[in-house]
Amino acid sequence: MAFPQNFTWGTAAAAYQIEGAWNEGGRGPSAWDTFSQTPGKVFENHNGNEACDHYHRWPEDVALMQQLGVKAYRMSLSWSRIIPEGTGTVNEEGLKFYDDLIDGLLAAGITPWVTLFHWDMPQALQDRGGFLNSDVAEWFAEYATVVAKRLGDRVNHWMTINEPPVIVGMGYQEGVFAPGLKEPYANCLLAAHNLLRAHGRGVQALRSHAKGPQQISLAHTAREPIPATHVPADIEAARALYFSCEERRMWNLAWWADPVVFGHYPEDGLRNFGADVPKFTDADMALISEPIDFMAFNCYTGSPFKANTEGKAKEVERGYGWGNPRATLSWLNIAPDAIYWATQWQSERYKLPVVISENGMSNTDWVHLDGKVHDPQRIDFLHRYLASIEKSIADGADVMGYFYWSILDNFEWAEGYKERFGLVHVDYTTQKRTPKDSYYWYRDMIARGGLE
Ligand code: PNW
Repeated sequence: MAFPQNFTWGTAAAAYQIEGAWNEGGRGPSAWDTFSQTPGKVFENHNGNEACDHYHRWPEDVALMQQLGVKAYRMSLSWSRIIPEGTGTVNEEGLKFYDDLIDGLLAAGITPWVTLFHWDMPQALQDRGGFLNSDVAEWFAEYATVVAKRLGDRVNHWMTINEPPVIVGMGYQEGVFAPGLKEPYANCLLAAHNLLRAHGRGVQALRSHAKGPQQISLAHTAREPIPATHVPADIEAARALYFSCEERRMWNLAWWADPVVFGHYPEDGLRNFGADVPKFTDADMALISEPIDFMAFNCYTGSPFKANTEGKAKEVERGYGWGNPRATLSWLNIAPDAIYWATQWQSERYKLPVVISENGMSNTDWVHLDGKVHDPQRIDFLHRYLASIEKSIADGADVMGYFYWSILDNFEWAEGYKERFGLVHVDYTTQKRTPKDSYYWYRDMIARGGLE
C-alpha cells in the first residue's frame, strides 16, 4: 500500500479567510465584508478586515509552504479585488497582487491550483441578487475571462466554485453565512441552477482564454453516510443514501455532481422536489455539463449508518459522547472512513480521478511554554485520514491529490478566529506565524512520499 509517485501533496486557503487588506489596493467590498461587519453575524463580531494579513505577508507564507515541501497550493482569488464592482472596470493593482503571488509560488516550486470563487461575491452583484439572478452566469464568465487572460499562461489547475451546498445551503437557505438569506426551497434550487450555469460559463472561459491544456473542476462537499459494518446490505444502503436526493436541503451531492458529469439532474430529486425545481432547458444542461477533468472533493466528516429491514440506511443510534472524538468545531466528528467511502463511491460513479481539495480539523492550539505548538490530535487525524486514502487507492480508487485545510489558522467564517485549522499557528495580535508539530509531521510524510 503506497501513494503513487506523482501524487499531489498540497495545502489550501481562501482569499477572504487570509488576505485581509479588505479596503486596500482598489478592492471592492464583498458580501462577506457586509455580513461579517454586521453585528451579531460572526462569533464575537470578528471579521476578515485584517485576517492573516496575507496580502502583505505572502512572501513569508510562500516560504513556509516551500519549507513544508508541498507540491501544490490551492488558493482562491477575490473577485472584488480584481473587478471591484463585479463587472466592468478591472483593478490592475488587484491583478498584479495575484500575478506576483503566482510568480512567487512558481519560483518556490509550488504549483498554484486556483479557485475562482470561494464565497466572496462582490457586494455590487449581491445587491443584484447574487446567485438568484440568472445573469450571474455572464458576470462569472466575464470575471473568469479576465483571470484566464492574465494568469492562464502560468496557471493550469482550476476550480470554478467552492462548495455549492455551503454557498446555497448555509448562505441562501439557513442564512448562517453570507448573504444571510432564508429563501424558500424553490429559490434555493433556482440559485443552485444559476450557480451550476455560472460554473459552466466559467469552464468555457477558462478553456478559451487560458494557454495550453487545463485541468478544471469545481469543489464539492457533503457529509458522508458511512457503512457501520462491511455487511453488503449496510454498504449498499449507505451508498444509496449518499447519492439520493430525498431531503429538501442543499447537501445532496448528486444534485450538484450528476448535472456536471452526466448532464441531468437525478430522477429522485426531480420527483421529490417537484414544482420547486426551476424551469430549465437542454441548452442549460449542456452548459452545466461542459467536460471537467477531475472530481474535487472537500472531505471532513461523516456518520455511521446501517440498513434497516427494508434495506434503507438508518443512522446508528449512539449514546452519550455522540460524535466523539471530534474537532473543536461542533459538526466535525473524526471519521476517517468518510474519506475512504467518498473516494470509492465517487470514483465508481463519476469515473474521474478524485482530488481531496480540502481535509483538516480545528483544534485548541496555542503556543506552549517551550515556544512550540503541540497538536498531537491533528497528527493522529492526518495519519488516520491519509491511511484511509491509501486503503482506498489500494482498493482501486483513482485519487490523485490531497490538500490539507489549511496552511494557516484563519478566519473560519461564522466562527471567526475561534477555530484553528492551520498547520501554522497565527497570533492575530502580532501576526507571528509558528509552525505546529503537525506541520513538521506533514513535511516528513511528504518527503517520504507516504506514511511509515
Ligand atoms: C469548508 N459542513 O467549509 C470551506 O471550504 C472552508 O473555507 C472552511 O474553512 C473549511 O471547510 C472548514 O469549515 C465547510 O457544515 C463548512 O459540513 C461547513 C461544512 C463543511 C465545509
